Amino acid sequence: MYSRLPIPNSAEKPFTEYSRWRLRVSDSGRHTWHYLQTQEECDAWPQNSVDKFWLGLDVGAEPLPPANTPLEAARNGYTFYKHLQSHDGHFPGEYGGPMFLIPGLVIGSYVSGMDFTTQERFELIRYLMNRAHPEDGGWGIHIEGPSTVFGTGLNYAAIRLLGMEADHPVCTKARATLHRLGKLCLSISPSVLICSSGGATAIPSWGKFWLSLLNVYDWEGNNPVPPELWLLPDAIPFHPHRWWIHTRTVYIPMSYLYGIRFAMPENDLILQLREELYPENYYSIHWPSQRNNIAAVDLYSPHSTILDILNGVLGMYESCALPPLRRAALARAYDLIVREDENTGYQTLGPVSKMFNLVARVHAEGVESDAFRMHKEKRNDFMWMSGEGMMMCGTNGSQLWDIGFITQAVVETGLAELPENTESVLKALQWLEDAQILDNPLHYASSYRHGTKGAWGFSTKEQGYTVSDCTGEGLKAVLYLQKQLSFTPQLISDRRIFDAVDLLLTLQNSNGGFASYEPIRGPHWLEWLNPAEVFGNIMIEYNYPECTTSVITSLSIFHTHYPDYRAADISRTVKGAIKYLHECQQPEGGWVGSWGICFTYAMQFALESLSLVGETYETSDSSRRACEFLVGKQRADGGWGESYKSCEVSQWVEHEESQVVQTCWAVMALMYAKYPHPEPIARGVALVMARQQQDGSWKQEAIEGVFNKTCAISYPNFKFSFPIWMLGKADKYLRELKDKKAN
Ligand code: LAN
Repeated sequence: MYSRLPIPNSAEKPFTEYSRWRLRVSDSGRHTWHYLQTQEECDAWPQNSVDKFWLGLDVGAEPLPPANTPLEAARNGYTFYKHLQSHDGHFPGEYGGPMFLIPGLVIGSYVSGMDFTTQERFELIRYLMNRAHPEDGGWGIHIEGPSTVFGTGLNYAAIRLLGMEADHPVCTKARATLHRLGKLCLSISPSVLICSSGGATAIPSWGKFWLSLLNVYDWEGNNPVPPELWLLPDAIPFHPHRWWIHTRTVYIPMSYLYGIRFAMPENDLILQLREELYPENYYSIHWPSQRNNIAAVDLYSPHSTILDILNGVLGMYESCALPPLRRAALARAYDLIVREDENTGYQTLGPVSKMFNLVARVHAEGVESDAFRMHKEKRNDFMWMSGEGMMMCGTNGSQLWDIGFITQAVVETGLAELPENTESVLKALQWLEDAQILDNPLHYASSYRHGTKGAWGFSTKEQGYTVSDCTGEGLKAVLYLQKQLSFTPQLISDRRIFDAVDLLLTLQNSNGGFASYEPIRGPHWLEWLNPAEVFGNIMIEYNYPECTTSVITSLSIFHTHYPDYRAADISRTVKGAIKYLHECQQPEGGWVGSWGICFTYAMQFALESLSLVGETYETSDSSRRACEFLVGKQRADGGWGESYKSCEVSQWVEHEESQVVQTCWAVMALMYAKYPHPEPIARGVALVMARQQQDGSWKQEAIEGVFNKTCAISYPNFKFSFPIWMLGKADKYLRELKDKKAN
């Protein structure tokens, strides 16, 4: 369907003209990349510093006077970072990292008959080439992970669909790795060795699913994904509306597509892929035995026995499913798909549901439908151009998350008061005003949604999901900007601020903690039914120290400005949350991060929370243990550095290098705890200042974020917001410590 493309052997140089790419920022922070076709278009729409930076081109920033103090370094940092602020006030950015998203984008589009521009195809291929591991040519679950069958099988299919020939050296190398990785030999007795032949047969369940849609993996090789669960009464403890929102939103279209056994019609390329993905003859594979065949390199959460039994029972049900029941279940699932599309302006909750929903909608309504048109339009929001080619992002951006941190940073450090930053700060407030969600979802109870009135989401208002900590950080940012600066207008009324507070107060769990999007709805044992072998803790919501902190710090700051509004509720909420935070501290003193890597991230939040109730190094055993744990991890160069592997094992795993962002988190944590000794803080500051470039920027280092225990995700804007924040705060902190000592 897509033509073959002539692809050079090296992806170092761009495959398209980089001077022609532009980022369009429109409608409350939507961002989409466009390739201009003519010189006239380019003249009429010049490339700006935001475009240039993210394309890896020189932004032309002047060298700045060297910083003599941490505050001067922070100021230089913001002078640079303003080059990355877009005209509407927010700081657009890449949100790549996971390596299973381009395959969804490409396979989902291919089977739906949705094309790409040639430039997009070239640059998607180039990105995959740049991200293939140099040693074995395979891909992992995320950009820093080792090659897996999941990553290699799916990206191999994607690069072929995009137009690379099978005998291109990149394909040859990746194929060899795929065939080797999938091979598993089990010694069931000293004399009997059973070997699976390798290749994509051993791909994890989500991979099996995508390949089945593409018709290169038999549906018989998949464990059942029955849509009938949606017909069960809501009160049942394992009803899917009780699952973690991402799992259920992906499961809805999956159950529809499984129910109809969607499979792309065969064509030449499909027939070729059937030969390439497997070392053995595709037509001789015994598919039912592949359902639980998962390569060892991919396996993070092995199936529980209960899940295997359940899959066996559901498998039997599949052979005798009642057609009227199946039809009713499919209609129910489809209705939920449509509601999700309409609730989110066709962004959907995330990139995986986005592409599954598209396939389902096109199957039911065709390529001439409005649904197809809208999905195509909004597919652009997930595609991001970078210096290495084009990628698919983890969400339609991290707009609110990034602006939330940097605005608090500039207010707290005093940089916001400098006349040179007035315009930037006012634009940021304007953006935050525009991003607040003012109503509940269009389809509210009928699509099992939590309230959204008063919320800020992670990306844009249109995507429209409440996230506990995004609402918390959004609220804090607004309070800082509106209440702590003399020159800002009160754009967000008290009523709207109360709406955010009311919403936050609906999100607390019974043990005092806060989860990500909703209060926990399902029992913990649901985790035994986790079918996605590559992720951990995905079946229900969990409490997170990070989310908990954002909520209670925002409520506490709110309380200082509005002491009469729901004061008793706020005080009770904060107390409950602190109790939860104590309970989840590890005996060694650390907290495990779930959304950033890893201990340094969570500890910065947890210690901020404890300080709210006066628990600091001097006054609290918990805070002191935490500080000692952190100081014990400081490295000889003054920095901190932990690997994404910390999140997999919930134990500190050192990175080879100290990391600027993690050093900032660690120093922030110590400052929140009022750590009384200046040396570790000053050494951390020195490292971050030494790594600053002459133009005020910092270079990209290791990946910063994570989700579902195993998948790392990039937060490239963190290398600006956290150094600026930490340096500005440390300047004041170190001076205060010095004064104290002098007295
Ligand atoms: C995110 C990104 C932001 C993140 C924080 C706000 C940082 C966190 O504190 C709460 C959870 C949240 C909103 C979050 C949840 C899971 C997401 C949406 C992601 C990590 C970005 C991508 C990820 C999503 C699940 C990726 C799609 C993959 C699936 C397994 C469905």
